Amino acid sequence: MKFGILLLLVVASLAVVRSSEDHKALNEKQHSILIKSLDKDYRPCADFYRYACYKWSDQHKDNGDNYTTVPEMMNYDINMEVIEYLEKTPETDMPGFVKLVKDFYVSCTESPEFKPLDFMHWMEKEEHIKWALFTPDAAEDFVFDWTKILATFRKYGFNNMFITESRHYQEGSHFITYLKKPMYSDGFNFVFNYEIDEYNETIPLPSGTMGFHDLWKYIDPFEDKLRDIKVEEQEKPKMFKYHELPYPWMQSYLKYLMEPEVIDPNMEVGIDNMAYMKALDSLLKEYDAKVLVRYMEIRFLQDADKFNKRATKNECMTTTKSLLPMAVEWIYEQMHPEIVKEMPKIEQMFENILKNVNKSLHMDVSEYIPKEFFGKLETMHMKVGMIPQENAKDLLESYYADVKLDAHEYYRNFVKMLEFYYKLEHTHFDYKNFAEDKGFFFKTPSYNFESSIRPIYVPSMNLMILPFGLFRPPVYHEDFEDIFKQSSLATIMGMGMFDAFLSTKDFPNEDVKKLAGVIGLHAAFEVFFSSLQSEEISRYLTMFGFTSLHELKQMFFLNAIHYKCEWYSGDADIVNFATSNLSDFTEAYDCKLNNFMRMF
Ligand SMILES: *[C@@H]1O[C@H](CO)[C@@H](O)[C@H](O)[C@H]1NC(C)=O
Ligand SMILES: *[C@@H]1O[C@H](CO)[C@@H](O)[C@H](O)[C@H]1NC(C)=O
Ligand SMILES: *[C@@H]1O[C@H](CO)[C@@H](O)[C@H](O)[C@H]1NC(C)=O
Ligand SMILES: CC(=O)N[C@H]1CO[C@H](CO)[C@@H](O)[C@@H]1O
Repeated sequence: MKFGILLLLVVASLAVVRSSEDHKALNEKQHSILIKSLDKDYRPCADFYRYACYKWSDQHKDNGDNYTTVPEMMNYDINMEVIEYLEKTPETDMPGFVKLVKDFYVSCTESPEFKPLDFMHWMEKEEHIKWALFTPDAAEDFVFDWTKILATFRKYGFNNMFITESRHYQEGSHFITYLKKPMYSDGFNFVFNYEIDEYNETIPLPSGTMGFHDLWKYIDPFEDKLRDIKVEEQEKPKMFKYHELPYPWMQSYLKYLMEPEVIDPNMEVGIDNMAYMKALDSLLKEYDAKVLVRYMEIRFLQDADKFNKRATKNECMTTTKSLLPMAVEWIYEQMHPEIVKEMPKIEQMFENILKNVNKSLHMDVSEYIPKEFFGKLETMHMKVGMIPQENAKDLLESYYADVKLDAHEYYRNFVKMLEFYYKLEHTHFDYKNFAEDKGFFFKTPSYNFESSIRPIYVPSMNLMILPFGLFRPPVYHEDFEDIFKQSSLATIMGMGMFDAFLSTKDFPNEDVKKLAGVIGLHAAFEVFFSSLQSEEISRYLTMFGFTSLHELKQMFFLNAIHYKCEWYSGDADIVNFATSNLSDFTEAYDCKLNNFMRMF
């Protein structure tokens, strides 16, 4: 009996020794990652970014094809973990939505390359699409009607051709439909001559149809005119009842889109820009419907490039994650229960940073900072993980309940997922039945191949979401010392808050990014060092073998920007701007301070 207790005590104290050794090793490793990334050919005062990051890529040469930035590396590591989970977990233990993840992923790794012609045939067979490109001009059983084609493609997420449609629910199931001028946020997606050559070579057209090169003669000038429609912004949308819509094509488009539902003639429709619609109407009238619909099909094929099968396991998992984000998030959380325990600490960190950023912005007396910034900060909130905290499994089961995928049909799966999101957007979703966290179900995550792990800002909710994947090294670890946790995560939060201010009227994004850099970094630094006790300082100095507080501060900055390290120095300007205009930094590195923002 006594011996038993003694043994237990010995085992228990061994465990303490063990874990404090692990703890030490983990933190030393983080420090050594920073040191190994340093390139002393650069001076920290002159070019801190290259000084801190230039050797990072040397450490990751072997993985050059898989990632080129720290956030991509984290994404890659997560993907590998999720793949292993899918391979090792028996299917009988998987909730339905995890099986969807597996089916989608497996179908991606097995599918053949994307070929437009095969895809067109597949769409004919499975989705009953009839292509105008394949239809002779003289065909009698085919309507060359661009509104019909647009409605067909809209169901697969295609929504930036001529007009952008969206639906917004008010109270209950009441909704308003909006027709808007497309944003072309990634630039106007021109059809290029070489693409026409490729289609001409790979897609044989029956006789009696219009050839690709004949079409090109129209497309080229048409796209210039379309892109060049220049109109004033309109204050607010002009509201119509469906039956009063000013152009017949608007009615026709919505009719096809909502089939088989019959439209209420009093359905409300908002038009964001009447001048644009007028210009569009007269441009489209100049063109033959046969040309327009074929042109739209070419644009759709171009867009369908995103269906393209990805070459590696990593890319397949990234695609899977882009289309089933919440399901993959759930899997990751299962593998990392330790993150949930850290939540109170992370929430506290967010509160502190928010207060500090707010304080800095309020120090501006020259009224340089736009008023809307302050309002947004007052109501901004943060959430760890993309899924609800309570009852997530059941909620996800019901969210994905209607999706059916097939482990051997990648293109089908892709199309089905896009349809799923379209339907979600166009159906009233009764959030009331769902738990507190209802807001975190994105109704329509727009499909976006995102190969980096980073904060997501959701404007409609003024919410910053930090995906679970962000809480892993080199950004975070439960056993990291606070100096690592704070420098890295708090800086990401502080800078991330400024995403809320991008596209503010009369305030250039360039300036938002500069502010984000300076103020975000300052907030993280001040929050940490202002409450750091002298015993803590001595403990850190001993732990890392430093002789001065200066060195500790230097490590803080190195770790704060480590997340931005990459092969191509993309963020060098923002980082260098921030450090060289920040007195906390210039003191830590004994540099001469630039005098922008003397207030810090
Ligand atoms: C990239 O990842 C794959 C596994 O997905 C691995 O086999 C390969 O060695 C990695 N490195 C490079 C350079 O692609
Ligand atoms: C287009 O393809 C046809 C065969 O389908 C070929 O005869 C013709 O030369 C091609 N035109 C161009 C300009 O490549
Ligand atoms: C921001 O600062 C103002 C002025 O000091 C203060 O009234 C407000 O409560 C602060 N808001 C937040 C979210 O900290
Ligand atoms: C106003 C000002 O002094 N801004 C400086 C901030 O830092 C950059 C260097 O990265 C300088 O070029 C700016 O002049």
